[in-house]
Amino acid sequence: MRIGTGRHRRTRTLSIAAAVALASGAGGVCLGLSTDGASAATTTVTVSSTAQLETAVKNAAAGTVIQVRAGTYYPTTTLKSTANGTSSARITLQAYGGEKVRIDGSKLPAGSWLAGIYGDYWTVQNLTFRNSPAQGFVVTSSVGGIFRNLVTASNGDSGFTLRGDGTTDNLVQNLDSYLNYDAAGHGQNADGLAIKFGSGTGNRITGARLYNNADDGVDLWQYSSSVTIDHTWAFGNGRNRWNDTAFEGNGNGFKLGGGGASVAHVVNNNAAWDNNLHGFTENSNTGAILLNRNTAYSNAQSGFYFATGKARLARNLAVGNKNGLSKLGSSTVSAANNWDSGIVTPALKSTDATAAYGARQSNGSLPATTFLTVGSTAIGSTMN
Ligand SMILES: [Ca+2]
Ligand SMILES: [Ca+2]
Repeated sequence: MRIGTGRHRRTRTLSIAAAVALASGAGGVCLGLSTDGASAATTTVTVSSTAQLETAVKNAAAGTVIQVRAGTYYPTTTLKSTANGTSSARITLQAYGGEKVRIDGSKLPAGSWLAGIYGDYWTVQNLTFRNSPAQGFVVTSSVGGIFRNLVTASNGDSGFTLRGDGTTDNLVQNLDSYLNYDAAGHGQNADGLAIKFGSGTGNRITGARLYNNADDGVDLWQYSSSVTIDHTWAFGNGRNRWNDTAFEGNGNGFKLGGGGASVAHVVNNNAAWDNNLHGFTENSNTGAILLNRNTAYSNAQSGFYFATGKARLARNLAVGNKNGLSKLGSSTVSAANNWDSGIVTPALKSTDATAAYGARQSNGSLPATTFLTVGSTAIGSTMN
């Protein structure tokens, strides 16, 4: 059995009996020993103060499990780590049990991110990151990350960010990201989810709600590898909710490119409504973006705006968008969408979004709702 290195080197000398005794003792630290005899040991650290949290993140190594007790934590420096886990000895940062944990950036210096992960094989789950003076949660050039059931809200720039080259095989599941707003930029930058300025394949976003942000719901600006986004809702973005007299937020639901990247993102079974610009747009990405079974409803511009690239749209539904259902260029492929000839627009079962804003299900998945559903397997988002 291999035992962790670094500050946990002393554990090499512990017998299993001693480790079990430690695990049941005081001090908030226990050693969990794997039972298969082959993979690395884990070291569990339970924290209940900001200082303990800062130290635990700083010292995290492969196999570390940081459990955060209920409460609100106010870091005074960015929670940052460059440590790598491995596929069999991940680094985990999570709420203890089902406890409610808020990590609040309101005591950070101006311009600081609240959290910055630069390593591989992290699992971060069941935590809220809010009130950062800048970005809420930033993942840079990481491999194999799992970011699940997180909330990034009311930060001073984008809520959740994936960035950098070598960003590979990360899963962002059930993210709620809302009311992020960059005051210094008058709202021109703060997106709910930013996957920008980088590359790397295998990244998937699923089950997210990205709403009421100053700029866009999703923004894939200058990300040059294919990203998969499904079962995600973007709504209410780009409105001036901050009484900013020089407001510059844009407010696309799904902004699927820009800055010269030409890449075939995969965007299936999502919904965008009440955004200040388009529901879904290539934003100058000329790649063959694939969009199937998405719904755009009541956005202030087009439901689907793909004027210059080679996007392939099928079985999408656009209803009530103020500047038309779609605007498609000559290189776009469009079939079986409700704007295509011969396709009947089905009736929406509900246009009341209340349930969509409500509490998630106990496992973190999207709330059950009939909002924007059409009861059809042929067209539109299934809204789940
Ligand atoms: Ca913008
Ligand atoms: Ca943006």
